[in-house]
Order: sequence, then C-alpha cells, then structure tokens
Amino acid sequence: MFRRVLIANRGEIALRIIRACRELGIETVAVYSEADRESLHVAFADSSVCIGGASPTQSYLNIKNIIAAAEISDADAIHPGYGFLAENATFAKICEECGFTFIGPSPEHIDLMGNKSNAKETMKKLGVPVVPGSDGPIKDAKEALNFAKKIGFPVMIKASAGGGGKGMRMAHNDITFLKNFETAKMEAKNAFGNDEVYIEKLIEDPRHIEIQVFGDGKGKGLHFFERECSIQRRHQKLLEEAPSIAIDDATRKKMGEVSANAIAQLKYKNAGTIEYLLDKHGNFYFMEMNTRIQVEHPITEMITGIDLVKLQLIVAAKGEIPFNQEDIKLNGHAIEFRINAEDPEKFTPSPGLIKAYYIPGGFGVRVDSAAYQDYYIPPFYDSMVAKLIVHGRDRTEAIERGKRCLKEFVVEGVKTTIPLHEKILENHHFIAGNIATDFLDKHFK
Ligand code: MV4
Repeated sequence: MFRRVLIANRGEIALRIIRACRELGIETVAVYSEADRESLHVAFADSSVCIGGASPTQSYLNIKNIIAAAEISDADAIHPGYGFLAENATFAKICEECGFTFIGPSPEHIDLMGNKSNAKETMKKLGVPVVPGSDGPIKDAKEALNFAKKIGFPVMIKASAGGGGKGMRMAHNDITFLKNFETAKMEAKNAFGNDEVYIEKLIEDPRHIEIQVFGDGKGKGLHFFERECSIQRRHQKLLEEAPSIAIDDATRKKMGEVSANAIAQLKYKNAGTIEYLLDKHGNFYFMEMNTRIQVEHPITEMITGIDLVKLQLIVAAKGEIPFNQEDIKLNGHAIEFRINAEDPEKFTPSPGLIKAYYIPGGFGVRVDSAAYQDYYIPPFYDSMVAKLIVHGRDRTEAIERGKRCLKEFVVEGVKTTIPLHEKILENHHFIAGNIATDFLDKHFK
C-alpha cells in the first residue's frame, strides 16, 4: 500500500480522499491555493503545501507546482479527484515519469476517451450499443448533409473534442443543418482547437443513465450498477439517484454486462463511468466515458456498501480488485442533492460568507462537505457547498428522508439550491419517476 498520497484537489473531494487514506493508514499531503489557506482539506491532511495563487491556472492546474509539492513532501502517489487535472493525460504521464503513481487510468485511456468520436468507435467495436451515426468525423458540409439526410432528421452534430454539451448542435432540416454544422465547427475550433464534428441521430427526450465501472488494468472489469442523472440544467447535474426507476432488471443486467465487458477488453485501470442515453423505448446508447471518480459516486457507495475511493487506492497500489462481480449487490435506493451556493432561480453563483451552517444527520444520511460556519466561499471555484446523500430501503423512503434532511439543513448567508430540491421532491412527475433531461426546463422555468 502507499505510504503517502498527495491530493491534487480541494473542497469536499479532497476531504473524501483524505478520509479514505486515513482508514487505510496512508499519510496525506494537501495542496492549496492562496484562497484556500483556511480550508478543511488543509486542516485535515497530515501536511500541506501552498501551490500558488487563487486562480486555478496558478494552483490546482499548475502541473509544475503540484509535482514540486509531491517531491518536497516525498509522496509516492497522486490522487487527482474530479475536475482540474483529473482527465488530463499529460498530467497523468508526468506523474508517472516523475515516479509518482497516478491514481487513475493510463494516459492512453484518458486520451482515448477524451476524443468523443474515437471513444464511440472503440466502444462500438467492443460491442457497446452506440447512437446510429457517422463512422468518425465528417469534414465536408455537403457530405455531412447527405449523411444527415440518409439517416434522417432530426440529427445531432457533435464535436469530436467536445463533451458535456460543448460544441453540440441539433438540426431538423437541410437549412438548419448547414447553418449549425458551421456553428458547431467554429465553436469546436475556438473551444478545443479542433474543428472535427460527427453526426448522430437525435435521441428525443433522453434520460441520462451512467454505469459505474472499475478495471484492474489486466483484463478484469466490474460494474456497480447505474445512476440516474437526468435532473440537470445546462449540463450541470443537480440531483442523482441510484438505481434508476426507468430500467427493468433485464436492462440493468445488460447495461452492466456490456459496460464491464468493455472495461475488461480495454484492460482499463481504476474507476470510470460509462454514460448512456436511454430513449423512450428503453434502448440505451453509449454517449461518453469519464475516466475519473465522479461527484455523484456516493449514491453508488450507498447502494453497494463499497467504498469506491478506497478501492481506487487499492487498485492503484496493488493492481488488483479484491472481489468479483457476484460480490456486488444492490441494496435499497440512494439520492444525492447537490447543495450549491447559487441563486435557485437564475443558477448564477452566489459566493460569500456562510453565517450559519447546520447539517442534517440520522439514519441513512450522509453529508460530504468542506464547508463550516464562518467559512467564506471563494468566487474562484465551483459553487458546490455540500452533497446531501440519503439512503432508504426503497425510493419512497429515500424521498421522504430527503425531504426531512433538506428541512433540517441550515445554510445562512448565501443563496442555495435547497429550496429547489424541496420543490423537486414535491413534483408529481418526479415522484412518479417521470423524468428526462428536459425535466427542469419543462417544470421549473
Ligand atoms: C445527445 C442527445 C440527443 N441525441 N445525443 C449532452 C451532453 C453530451 N455529452 C451529449 N448530450 C446529448 N447528446 C443524441 N444523439 C442529447 C444530449 C443532451 C443531454 C444528455 C444527457 C444529459 C442532459 C442532456 C441535455 C441536453 C442534451
């Protein structure tokens, strides 16, 4: 096992990793920006190193300073968390070249999945269902239009280097297609320095369902069931639940098996998430793969009883997953509520001083947060203050527990998404499990 791990992140995920390390007897090194001196991850780690100014480029994205911090603190591995450098293949490569184990997949797998068109082609070859569309990018506008006509409108135009909705355009006819093809290319060129786009059939009102996977890097692949992440706005998830009410046991088994099988064939190492679109008929299609631990990983931990961050450390240190697929059992229902410091109407960030802070507790309740009373939320990073995770025997109990906890939760001084979550839990479409990716826009305008 590792002796000392450096955590190249901040906030609740840095704390989450520190906690997993401590239970495994691993020493921790926190890195922090000048804006984060008073942060809990700095207070909780065994040692800490300041890596630069408040802006992420000066600190949490500053590869040189992070590697220097790992060297002076004599760490033997680096955990990137999520966001920042977590899916930066260059960073993963530099870590390894400097003698630090990168706690995550290989740089090659990060690169492969970073290109959405290549990822799709690879998954298709591995037997994962993909959205009908072009085999790779199409350069010429006329050729692209002909292809769109062949598969039939409406279609989606997607940037190869995109992801998370960036460089993506819909088209319903010839005219909008030619216009949006050019816009998508321009947007992709500006955002990613790569103007390649590919064409797909549009899946109308899809649900977003993702499978948690793990690989040992040597041909063993496991899945940890699905998470339903359809409740999002502007590609920012707000509430996630596991399992999904939209799929039956046969579909659950199929999605898990094809995902685990792909991971095994790829010889993928460590944690990953395979994202799917689910259409109205119950068909699922590969969308993207994330090569990191995700914000919403706790709901999977709650329904499986497995500590996924500890597992990341174990897999990275030993190259082995110490159990098999049949040891992973689904129990009950979990919901995660992202408590963001933002205006619940406009979704604009609302940084500032937390004047009062009281977190809920009790049976089946978990709060992952790096906030505390009198903590000042800096304006430089994302606006998530806490994740409230509830677990119940079934969905109904989880919903009731969620309502109880949201009522107990006190965050004063900043506007938060708590009232919005309370409204969602009262919404009859939500209660009926009638949710798709347009849920918030449709019912909460
Ligand atoms: C789609 C789609 C419909 N049809 N692809 C959005 C994020 C990016 N990763 C892929 N996305 C979508 N791809 C086809 N062929 C609809 C979306 C989409 C979406 C997907 C998941 C969650 C929320 C979403 C919101 C809008 C659009």
